[in-house]
Amino acid sequence: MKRKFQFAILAATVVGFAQPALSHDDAKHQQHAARPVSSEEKPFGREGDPKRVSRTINLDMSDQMRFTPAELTVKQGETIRFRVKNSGKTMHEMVLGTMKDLKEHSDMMKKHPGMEHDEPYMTHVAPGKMQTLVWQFTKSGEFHYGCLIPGHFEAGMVGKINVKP
Ligand SMILES: [Cu+2]
Repeated sequence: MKRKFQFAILAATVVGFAQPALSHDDAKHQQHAARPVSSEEKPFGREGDPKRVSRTINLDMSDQMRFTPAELTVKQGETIRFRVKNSGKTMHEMVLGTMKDLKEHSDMMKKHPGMEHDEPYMTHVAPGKMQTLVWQFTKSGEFHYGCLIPGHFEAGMVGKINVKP
């Protein structure tokens, strides 16, 4: 717990909604979804409602430490369902954020490699598996997605998302 606590302090903006179950409008969401959709607004958007997906984007993660595609363009307001496949033989993850968020998070992962955490803007995918992540890009700008497993981000496992107004 201590590690998690330190992480929470150093990356408060990242884990600011660690308890979405307590947010004020969950009752409304629960009528529509099995799990409440977080209403927390991040600098790079918010968790998307799986029932209001604009389109699906397939992403592949490989042991060559690459995302394919490595660059995406979406329109502001779009809700994207990412189908994230791990075609490698080691664990990979996709974490959305600003470049600053990802760098800070990557540093934390290096200091605490065993740290476990889960947030709506990330998905961990076991070798040969596929996971989905639904995200709404409510703000325009340049954002990124990275694999923050120690060594992967540094090896170039990062992609760019251009959100057009
Ligand atoms: Cu990776």
